[in-house]
Amino acid sequence: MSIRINYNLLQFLSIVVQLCAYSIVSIAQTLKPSVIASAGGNSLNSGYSLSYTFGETNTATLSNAGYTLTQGFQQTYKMTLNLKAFLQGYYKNGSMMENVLYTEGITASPGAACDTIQIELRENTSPYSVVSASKQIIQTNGSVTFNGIANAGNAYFIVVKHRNSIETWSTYPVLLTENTYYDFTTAATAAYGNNQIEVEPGIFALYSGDINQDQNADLLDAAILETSIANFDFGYFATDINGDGNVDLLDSPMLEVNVNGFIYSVHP
Ligand SMILES: [Ca+2]
Ligand SMILES: [Ca+2]
Repeated sequence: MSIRINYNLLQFLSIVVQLCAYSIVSIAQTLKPSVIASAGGNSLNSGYSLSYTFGETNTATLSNAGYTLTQGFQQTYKMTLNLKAFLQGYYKNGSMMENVLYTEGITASPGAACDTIQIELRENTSPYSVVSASKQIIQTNGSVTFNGIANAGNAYFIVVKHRNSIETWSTYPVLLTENTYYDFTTAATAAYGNNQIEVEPGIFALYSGDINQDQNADLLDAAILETSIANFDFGYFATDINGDGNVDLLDSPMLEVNVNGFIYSVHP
């Protein structure tokens, strides 16, 4: 009797061992990767770009205005956008603008810094959501570099905003590479709706005068300017339309012309 029991026990243990063997083989097959990546990694800096790749079959990109997160083989790029644009009120001549940050007392010595602008990249379809945005200093020669996050190979509208200028969009969505150049200054048609003014033969600028940033140059802005003139304001004021550091009657004529011209922001 006891011999029979031991025999059954041995049989049972044998079956268990066989099952384990099959199980191990099965696991080994399951672990075989369907995608092989030689490496993975990440980088994190002021632009907030994070990427990782380790033989993953899943790919995903999540992004909002400030952050982009990618997983798997779909990669994002920290692209560089070189822009050139002029601001009507600050334009002097010879393709140069006033160094407003100096005249308005922000910087201690004269330099090539004109003023701060905001650049946005927007989706090329409605509702044209902001993909990436950043404030940068535009130089007196109109150049400004935007280091943002976007998928190279995609086309985005480029939007320029400034504290007393009319918000201006690129004519079309611009196909971005890792290094892209876009020049608003060479033609009115570089802006959506041809919405720029010729400040010198063949040189174009964003319209000035939207002091309250409601996308129109109108009597509301004129009233703000009038008050600012009456207050003898000087320094960093959006009412300093010509950027010479003082708010006075010299700032009125340009705004008046744009108000009479019913200038407003044109964009999709
Ligand atoms: Ca306005
Ligand atoms: Ca002024």
